[in-house]
Amino acid sequence: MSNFIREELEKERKWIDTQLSLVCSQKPKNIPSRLWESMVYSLMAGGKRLRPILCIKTAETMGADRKEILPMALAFEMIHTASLIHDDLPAMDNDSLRRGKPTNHIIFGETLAILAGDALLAWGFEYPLFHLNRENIPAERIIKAFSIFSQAIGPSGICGGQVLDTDLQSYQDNADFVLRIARQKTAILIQSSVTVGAILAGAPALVVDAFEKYGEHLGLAFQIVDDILDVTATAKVLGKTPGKDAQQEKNTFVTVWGIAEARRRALEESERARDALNLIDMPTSFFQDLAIFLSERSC
Ligand code: GRG
Repeated sequence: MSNFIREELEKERKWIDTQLSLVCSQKPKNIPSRLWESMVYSLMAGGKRLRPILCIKTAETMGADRKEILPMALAFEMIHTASLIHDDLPAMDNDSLRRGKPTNHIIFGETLAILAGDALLAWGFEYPLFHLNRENIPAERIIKAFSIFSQAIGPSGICGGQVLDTDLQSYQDNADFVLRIARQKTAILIQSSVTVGAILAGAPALVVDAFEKYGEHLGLAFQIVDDILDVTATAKVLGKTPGKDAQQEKNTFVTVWGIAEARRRALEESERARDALNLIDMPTSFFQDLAIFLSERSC
């Protein structure tokens, strides 16, 4: 199983990379060259492309054509990349390494990095709204999808999650708080990538609900493993600086549970993700295997 899913993810990652490089090969008019360079630098710096892959795969499972969903899938990567650029800024995580390369502000300076993040955030709305084919995807699906998408990004989504993770006055010293941060900072965008894929493809409510549950548990498993890797993996493997959580004295799943219990909980979340899909009558082996793979990942 592990080899099959690894190869499948690699194939999909390459496909997304190709599509993104096509988009990035032509600067839209009126974007200042330096801003474009800075946006493209981070967008094309690599990464697992997990969120666009999830969006495409969910929609395809529901019978949609991947090309139709692609603008929305790429929007997830634009937003995710924007959040990473901002997360790395001196005012936030103050990191100099991301996706194995110097962070955006190290190359372009803080002002351009802030603006590249802002620009990618807005582009994540502009690009799919312009490119989604409205003849084939009914407007009500697009509106519903954008409602979920924007909630995942805004104050009750990753922006709120980042506040909980960084603002000392919001801090609470308990395990539930660590779970709340993970849900809002990480799981919600992963969750919305599957939900949005299902909605755009016209999935019935029961299926959307199942994918919504799947996405939440998958996202939690992903963040638990992210916390474990922060203490166990090297910069070379991670492509970012390890040990940042301890350095910043953050409460993480590892500090509240310890590594062994965190590993067990990651597997438990992966199992809950898979259970959610057992409720629907669809071919879901990709998603089942992915949940196992991500809860055991080493990078
Ligand atoms: C929307 C611009 C904007 C900001 C929102 C800064 C911020 C507020 C949120 C950041 C939240 C954050 C950094 C969450 C961590 C999520 C996470 C686990 C990132 C790593 O994801 P991977 O491993 O990264 O998928 P790659 O590089 O593989 O894509």
